[in-house]
This record gives sequence, structure tokens and C-alpha cells, in this order.
Amino acid sequence: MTVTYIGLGSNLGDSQQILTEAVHKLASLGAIQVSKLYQSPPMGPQDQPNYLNAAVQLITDLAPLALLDELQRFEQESGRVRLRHWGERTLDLDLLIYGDEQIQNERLTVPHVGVLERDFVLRPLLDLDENLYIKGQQLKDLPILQNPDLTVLDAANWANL
Ligand code: A4P
Ligand code: MG
Repeated sequence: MTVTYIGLGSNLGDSQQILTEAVHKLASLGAIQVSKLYQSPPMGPQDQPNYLNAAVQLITDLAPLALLDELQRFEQESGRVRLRHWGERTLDLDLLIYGDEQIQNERLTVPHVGVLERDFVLRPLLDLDENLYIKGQQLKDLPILQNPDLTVLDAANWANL
């Protein structure tokens, strides 16, 4: 069993519904906990809608690449098409953290690149465990969290678990 964290993002379609379905699919892979639901302005191209973001803690038996296969299958099932780098998408599922492993291969970089610079990733992660560390860095101490550019859309049971 490994404690993993998945980042969820969507800015096309009915994003709250898409993220809710993604949470229920993740629950088929192991025990989960869900962060609050956030809205954030786009990082990358600015001519795209705001994002909804959240994170899920998943405790699973799946090996990293098997887990990535499942995440990519869920992205495809949401009707995801690849338009442009950092561009709009119906569903993005990123493997943020896999236990305390550091993974670097053709398909996978874990911890996910950019975690430490993205408030829309960090804030939901800290909902799940406020004492998380990545590569020796305590997340709650990161300066970017002092002026987060995101708003809480729903703090309750938004995914109807
Ligand atoms: N990949 C490598 N490591 C991982 C990992 N840890 N988890 C590879 C998941 N995938 C990983 O992904 C490209 C490849 O990354 C995959 O084939 C996988 O093998 P992609 O999602 O198809 O491509 P992308 O859009 O070019 O890049 P990526 O990495 O998804 O972009 P990001 O970094 O996820 O950023 N703004 C706001 N406010 N909120 C957002 O959620 N998201 C993005 C996407 C841009 N702007 C955003 C948000
Ligand atoms: Mg991605």
C-alpha cells in the first residue's frame, strides 16, 4: 500500500461534474480523501477559461506506471483531446506524489514538476495533509501560499462521496 496524491484540473465542459466523476473513478483504485474544490486563473495561455482544481489522496496497491495508465484512461474517458501545452482540457490528472519515491523515466516524473510553484496544487494538497513535505521542503512554509491566487468554490462534500 502506498500513499499517493493526485492533482485534478478541468477548464472545459461541466468541470465540477467532470471532477466529481473523476473522484468516483479514483475511489475504485483504493481508499481516498478529497480536498476542497478551488477555482484558479489559468497558468499558461491566458485566452482560456479559469480552472477548477482539487487533489485526492489515494492509498493504493498499484505501481506508479499502472496508476498512470489508469489516470490516462480516466482522462480519455472524459473526452480529453490534446489541444496545446498548458492549454484547455476537460480533465487533467497528475500523479503529484507517490509515497516518498522519486521517479524519472520516459512517462513519469514524480514528484510532478512544478508542484512547489503552483498554488492551485499546493493549497488542495495541504487540505489533505498540512504537514506534507516534498524533497525535504515543508509545503505549508512556501512563500507562494501567502498570496494564493485561487478561491474556494466548495469546502463541503462537493464530490458527493
Ligand atoms: N507525465 C510525466 N510525469 C507525470 C506525472 N507525474 N503525472 C507525462 C502525470 N503525467 C506525467 O501530459 C504530458 C505527459 O506528462 C503525459 O504523457 C505523461 O506521460 P499532458 O497532460 O498530456 O500534457 P501537457 O498539458 O502538455 O502538460 P501537463 O504536464 O499536463 O501540464 P500541467 O503541468 O499539468 O499543467 N492552470 C490552472 N489554474 N490550473 C491547472 O490545473 N493545468 C495546466 C496543465 C495548465 N494551467 C493550469 C492548470
Ligand atoms: Mg497532465
